[in-house]
Amino acid sequence: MGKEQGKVRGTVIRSTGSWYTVRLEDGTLVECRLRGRIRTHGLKATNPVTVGDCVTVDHASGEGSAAITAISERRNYIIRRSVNLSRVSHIIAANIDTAFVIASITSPRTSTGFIDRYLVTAQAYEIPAAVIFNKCDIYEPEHTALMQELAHEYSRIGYPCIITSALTGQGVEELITAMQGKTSLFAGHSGVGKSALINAIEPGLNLKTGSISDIHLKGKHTTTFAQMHPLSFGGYIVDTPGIKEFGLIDFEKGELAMYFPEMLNLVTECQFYNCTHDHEPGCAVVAAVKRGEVSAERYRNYLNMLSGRDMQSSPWELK
Ligand SMILES: Nc1nc2c(ncn2[C@@H]2O[C@H](COP(=O)(O)OP(=O)(O)OP(=O)(O)O)[C@@H](O)[C@H]2O)c(=O)[nH]1
Ligand SMILES: [Mg+2]
Ligand SMILES: [Zn+2]
Repeated sequence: MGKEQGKVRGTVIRSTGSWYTVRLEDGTLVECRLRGRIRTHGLKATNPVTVGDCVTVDHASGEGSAAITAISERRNYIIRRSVNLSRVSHIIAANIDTAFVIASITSPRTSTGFIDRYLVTAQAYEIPAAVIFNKCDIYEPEHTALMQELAHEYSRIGYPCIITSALTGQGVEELITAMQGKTSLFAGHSGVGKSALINAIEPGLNLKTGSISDIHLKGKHTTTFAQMHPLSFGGYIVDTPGIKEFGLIDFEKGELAMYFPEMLNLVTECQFYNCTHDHEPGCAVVAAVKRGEVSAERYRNYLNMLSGRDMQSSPWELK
């Protein structure tokens, strides 16, 4: 009753498939359906509209029913490939400002291979990425030492690192500062504490953590709805279901090093213009690894990605 006629703009924060929750600029939530044919900008997807989409909502149809009539072009998006439908994808979220990879040194251990694949993927689509080492309250001294080494290395090459504990609150203020006014995405293995950390940031959200979430996700691996939560200090957080592996985008072998910021400036110094930095003589990247300027671990992960050795069954992709 009495709703203003006309069109307003908002952000999609939840999607159930046929209904979409849109948060209007004044903060009110509107349940919408889709109307007409929505332009999807050439992307084949099982869902034409995703969380994070900026949309136009038409209130004019009356009786409280509202419709999404247009989607603004996306700055970026993450998709999950539908395993059985080769070219069709499910878009998890769009318009992300920072893609955080939530890692833990233990319980569960996140490999640097996983972190590096995530960072490469974000790099390929020009989404700023950052690393969070969570659960620091349970680290033994050797875990802490390893974490400090990794945090030093990732910071050195330009990825902000934040050390947190969802349990004690350590690092949470720093994380809030990094997230203020932005749309952040949290991704990482199941159990690293994505939801617990979001609860620490925004206690009112009360997200399910631990085993309940695990069971829920295992039983529903085909419906991977991410949900976006407005943050009281400004911005949004997208919580995603736990992922086993991050798939790499398709890339030419000669291109992969471009997604390693510390290698990017070296590649022009290689003897061969099409050097893959693997076996070729006169390779500037190999020389930098030998000098200790490029981390041997990052280089090993680069080689694994190059050879496809780590390409496990991953349906995930960042774009
Ligand atoms: N000690 C400690 N426990 C934590 C921390 N963060 C999370 N946990 C615990 O780790 C378990 C998993 O946390 P969740 O937040 O559910 O993990 P998640 O990453 O959201 O997992 P999925 O939703 O399955 O992807 C829960 O029992 C949490 O209480 C932390 O910083 N320290
Ligand atoms: Mg969770
Ligand atoms: Zn080279």
